[in-house]
Amino acid sequence: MADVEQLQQDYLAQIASADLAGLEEIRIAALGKQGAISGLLKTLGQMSAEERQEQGPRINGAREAVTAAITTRKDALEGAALNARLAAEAIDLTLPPAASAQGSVHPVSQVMDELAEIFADLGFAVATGPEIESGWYNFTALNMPETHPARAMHDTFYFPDRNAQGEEMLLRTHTSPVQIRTMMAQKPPIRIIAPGRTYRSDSDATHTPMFHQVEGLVIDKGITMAHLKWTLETFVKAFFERDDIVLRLRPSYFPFTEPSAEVDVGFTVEKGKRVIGGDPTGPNGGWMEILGSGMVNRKVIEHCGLDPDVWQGFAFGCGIDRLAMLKYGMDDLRAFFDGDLRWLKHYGFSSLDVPTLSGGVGA
Ligand code: 2NL
Repeated sequence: MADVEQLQQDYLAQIASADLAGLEEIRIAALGKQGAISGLLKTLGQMSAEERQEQGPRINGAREAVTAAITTRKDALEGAALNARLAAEAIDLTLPPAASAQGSVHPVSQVMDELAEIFADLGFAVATGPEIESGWYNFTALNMPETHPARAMHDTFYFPDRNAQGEEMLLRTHTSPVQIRTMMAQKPPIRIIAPGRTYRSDSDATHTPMFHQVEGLVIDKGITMAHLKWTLETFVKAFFERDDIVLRLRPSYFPFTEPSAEVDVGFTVEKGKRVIGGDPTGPNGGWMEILGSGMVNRKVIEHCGLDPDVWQGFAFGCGIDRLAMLKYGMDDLRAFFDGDLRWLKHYGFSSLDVPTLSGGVGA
């Protein structure tokens, strides 16, 4: 059995000059399932006891010698590779770290945060509710019965199936159902804003099928239109960060408010751009409609289970996307929802930018 020693010698010679890939090939050839030394180990089972006594240590010795040689050679090669890398790679610890990718806050989210902050300082809580609503919460409770023309005007997205109560289901066309739900669930006094996504089957340069709205609601005793006007004036001045802003209330009609008023805000043209504020009656001035509002219709208060002879209030509604465009000078509504990261990089906000009434409301 001189060939066991010969085999061992051959392998040790190969191992001494092999690279890492070669080592693996040698390991498989010698010690793998079909390997030469593994094959010799299998023959021990067919030998007589004396023969096994003699061959066993030789074959096992070869196995151990080859295994140890592979391990030693592998450690040496890996150590050398590491040393070569350490020598080649110079690390300059004085360099600044590579900047990590950072996201930014979408203008709509920023404006929602600003609204929440401003109205929080005025004592309003933020209320939210479902985007899938029944016709009752979206229309009927708001004094828009089945045949009401305003119901057709809302270009509503309806679902093909009705709910378990047999009611027609739809995507809310405004956030008013949130106020209805709040009035039905809480005892007055109520002071809330309801910001969120709303849907109308409408699509052109100034309308997207999904848009954002904020509505406000106050229900208390002895609330008048004066409270409404002061609240809106205070909000608009805080939001646009100017004191010289004037409001104009024009009589209007909404089924859910009586009386109703459309609210215009004074603007002036500065460097060819319309900015909120300044003298709307001057040569560069004018009025721009930004809000709808009114005293909550007593029928709506009754629908929510409250006594309109005890509780009164005001409400208003306004488009968040438009507020963002006016404040931050963006001119194409569709870009808001394209998901173009270059647009977001240009118009987005730092997540550390926390708006407050006292500290200003944004970058
Ligand atoms: C607009 C007009 C408005 C309301 C929304 C409201 C909600 C309840 C009761 C009464 Cl629960 N009113 N909301 C009131 C007046 C106007 O929105 O032009 N929005 C974009």
